[in-house]
Amino acid sequence: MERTLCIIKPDAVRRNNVGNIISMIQSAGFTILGLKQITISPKVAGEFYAVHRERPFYAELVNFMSGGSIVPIALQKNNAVADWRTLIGATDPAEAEEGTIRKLYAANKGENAVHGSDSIENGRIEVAFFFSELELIG
Ligand code: FUP
Repeated sequence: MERTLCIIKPDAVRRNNVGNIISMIQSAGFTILGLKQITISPKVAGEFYAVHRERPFYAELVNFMSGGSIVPIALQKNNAVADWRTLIGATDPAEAEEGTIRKLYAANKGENAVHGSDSIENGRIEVAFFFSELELIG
């Protein structure tokens, strides 16, 4: 079955939206394979977003993601990657559909409440970035 990575980002953790977002995850039928609350260093945040290294927003993104607690959640479901991206909505909350997580809880394009993997391959890679197999339910 397909896996994808959710990260509840520092803005949503700070605004106490963790419970609301987990509730939406469960209502949508995802299985939570693993979940934890952690803080990451700028080095680790930079590694996670290495694909964006050359983009103008990279430094700000690394600073934001390492500047508060995050909640990585390993999700499983049929069609998990696409279904999770539908549920989170567009990167910019101003362009996100009504009822999506980013429309409901994100402030702007940079601080946009949640992460979602963008391909099946990246879903597996990103889950493995934050979780060992021992930390995931079988
Ligand atoms: P998404 O897959 O929707 O999370 O979006 P991207 O992979 O394009 O971007 C990853 C993160 O970079 C976003 F969640 C926030 C940040 N970003 C910006 O800050 N500004 C931008 O113009 C685009 C992305």
